[in-house]
Amino acid sequence: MTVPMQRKRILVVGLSLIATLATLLTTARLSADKMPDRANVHAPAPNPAAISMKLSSNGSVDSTESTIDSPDAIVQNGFVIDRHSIALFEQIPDNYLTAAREMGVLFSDRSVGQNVNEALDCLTAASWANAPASCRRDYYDADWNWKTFSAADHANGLVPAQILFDPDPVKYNRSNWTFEFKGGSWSQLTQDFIQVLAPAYVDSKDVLSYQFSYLNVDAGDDIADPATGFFADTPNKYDVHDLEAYIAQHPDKVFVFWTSSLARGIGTQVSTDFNNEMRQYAAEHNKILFDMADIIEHTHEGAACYDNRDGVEYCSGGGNCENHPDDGQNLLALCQNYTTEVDGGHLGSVSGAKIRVAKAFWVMMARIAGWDGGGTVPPTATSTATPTVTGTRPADTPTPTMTVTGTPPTETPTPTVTLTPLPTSLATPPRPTATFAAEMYLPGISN
Ligand SMILES: [Ca+2]
Ligand SMILES: [Ca+2]
Ligand SMILES: [Ca+2]
Repeated sequence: MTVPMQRKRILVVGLSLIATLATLLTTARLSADKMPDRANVHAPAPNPAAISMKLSSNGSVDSTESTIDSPDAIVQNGFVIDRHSIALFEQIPDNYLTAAREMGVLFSDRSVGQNVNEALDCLTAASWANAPASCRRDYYDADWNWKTFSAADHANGLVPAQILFDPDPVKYNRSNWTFEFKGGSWSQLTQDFIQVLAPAYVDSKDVLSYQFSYLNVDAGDDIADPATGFFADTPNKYDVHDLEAYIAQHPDKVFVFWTSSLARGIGTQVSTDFNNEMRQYAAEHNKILFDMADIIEHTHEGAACYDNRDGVEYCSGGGNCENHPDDGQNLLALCQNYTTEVDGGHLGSVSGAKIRVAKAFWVMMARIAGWDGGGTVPPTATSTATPTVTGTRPADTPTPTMTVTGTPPTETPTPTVTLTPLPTSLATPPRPTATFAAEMYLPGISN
């Protein structure tokens, strides 16, 4: 939103406020004993994003506590999107879907971000069965066999809940939301965001963000180091303080913070520490936090998942296996339920995590557009997960008639990225070509 747009929006908020109050008075006179339903509450606002009504737990307007929040207030107070937010996806009122898809978004990450980008497209299909196969895959037994679920499975209610969605090419049109692939160290990514990526989009987008990938939170990385990491204020690194200086120059834009992506092998103490530090920073500084780690380190049923160094063998459908010895530590990691990779962290070939993340992304955007979340505040995630058996199996949906269709597809093609020494590569437009050195010493783990 440009500054003029901001002024215009404030005017619209004022007009909307008057219109809404008038409607509420009318509603109260005409049906004092009848609870207005949620859709009616939002109907009068000429700018759907401009008004947010506080709803009581039964969905009615609480006349004693009704307040009107501008989207600015919701954004400035910050909020957390995590695994508890996913269920809100189906509850987003249409007017906030409209407002969300009209906002311009830039988000950036390595290839896991590309998985999320594809999942946002899953939601734009004409129907669930018409969505690409990469949106409809999941495990179907305790031996980690997986398949593409079919229209017949859908009709018969056999599709696992985590890959169920009700797509709509209009409602979930995300053509204003742009993904940019970027790779590098955490300091390089931060420098690039401040100097290249955000400046390229800041005039055309409303919401801007970048995410650190699991390659930034591997064992030995200093990202979580209190003295030299992302949250330290150091002259020789591009850290959160440099990022905040950029953000402060653009008060009319929304900047979202993210926890990291995770892999089966990452799960490290560094990833655990960094994500907890990010959660603490976001809470203390009223940030909007997209806690993707929380979403992907818990099963659909809510069980915590840990690293694959657990003495439990996993073999993918393609025959790749890992059987790392138990290292005696349970470190939160990407659930095996969400990837067919043995050590890596791509949200494929099975679709559960990326669908969950895409739904949460929409909830975040509706909140940024001013939605109060339906009057219910999801509990904040905690990182102290209840210990459970590692290698948690997905909920089986066993049916004797299920058959695996086709041959296992290959993993999502992984673009490679250039990181030639700074500042040369950062001065060039995005779309690098060579391979990031970190991948060289992560056997079995590719980006
Ligand atoms: Ca610095
Ligand atoms: Ca294992
Ligand atoms: Ca372990």
